[in-house]
Amino acid sequence: MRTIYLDALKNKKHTHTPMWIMRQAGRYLPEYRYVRSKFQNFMTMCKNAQACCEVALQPLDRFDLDASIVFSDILTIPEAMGMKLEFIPGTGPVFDNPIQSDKQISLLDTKYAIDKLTYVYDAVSTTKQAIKNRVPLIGFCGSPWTLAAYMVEGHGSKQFTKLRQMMYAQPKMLQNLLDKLTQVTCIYLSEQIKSGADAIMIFDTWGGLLSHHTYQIFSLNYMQTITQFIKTHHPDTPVTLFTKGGGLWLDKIAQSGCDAAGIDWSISIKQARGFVNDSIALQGNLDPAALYGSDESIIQEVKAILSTQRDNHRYIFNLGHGVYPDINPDKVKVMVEAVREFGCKNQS
Ligand code: 1CP
Repeated sequence: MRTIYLDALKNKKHTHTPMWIMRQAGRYLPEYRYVRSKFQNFMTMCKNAQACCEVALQPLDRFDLDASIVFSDILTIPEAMGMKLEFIPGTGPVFDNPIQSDKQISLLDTKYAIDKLTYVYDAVSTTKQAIKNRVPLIGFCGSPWTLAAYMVEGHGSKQFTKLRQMMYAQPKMLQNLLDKLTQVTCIYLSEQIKSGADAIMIFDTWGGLLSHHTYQIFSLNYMQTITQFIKTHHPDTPVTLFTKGGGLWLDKIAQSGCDAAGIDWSISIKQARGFVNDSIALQGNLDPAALYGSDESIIQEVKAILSTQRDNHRYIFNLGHGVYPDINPDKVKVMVEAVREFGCKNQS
């Protein structure tokens, strides 16, 4: 297996700058849209292990990447806990009865949810087998805070007002929900690892909505519990935490016990390094909108990032957030080739 991605996470010297792309399987690829068109809705596709495997491998066949990510979604957990979920094209995920009361939280199932997620573990093992040890496979979940965001609001939002109202007006209620999500997430990730995931990434997409101290209380503490659980039960499996908008909190993130932090494009990797030194690996952080630019500008942007990180073996190239659905795959190729050309090539 080409292990440079795991080497960076595990603080081992490696020969090339490792890279993968958040949301590397998805709507920007015509071959993904073809597979997706055979399914009436997104969740039906997620419940088909063969389809998940096929679309997870598509970006590896197109680009020279160093990791694969399981094809699934973060909202599998709330659905398995009993919430009715629909993905509406153009709108995104929608939950039927958003969480507004203790009663609703008490009805969320934690006991059988794990078994209802067997389709995810099947997707992991099917994909793991099909990759044939070319590259490692990343398992993932959403942070409890980010899952709660969709469950309380009922859908995606810029402000997540209901969620933040709950945080200040009924903090115990929200913490009760976060506790339940944490409990299920620990076992869910453990099952993904047992099924073949080589590394774990926790997506805290909405952590950046929090203040510096509520971030610790309502998001980081729960991610830390999950990280510690993984470290206890699967000590060889590295964990990456990605809080979008969390650049200024990297010192706290590094103290959670994680092996790496994802960073968005709001701070430079050099600045980020100042917060964590080499205590953890850093992953990021090209602005995904840079891929709308000319080939020359993409190359310049990649070079600018690599100029400070090329020789750091705890650096993993990635975008600062997922690739946008309307990006031309040829532009992704330009980026990938630039990383190969201007990244580290000769450490041993
Ligand atoms: O019909 C379709 O094709 C639906 C589009 C789609 C896809 C391709 C959704 C709906 N989810 C996914 C796959 C997915 N989601 C992956 C695997 C693909 C890969 O990485 O290669 C992953 C890792 C996710 C994770 C995810 N889902 C996050 C965290 C990462 C991030 O980008 O911030 C979030 C917030 C979601 C929720 C979600 N699922 C889908 C959409 C459109 C959204 C975002 C909704 C919103 O903007 O609020």
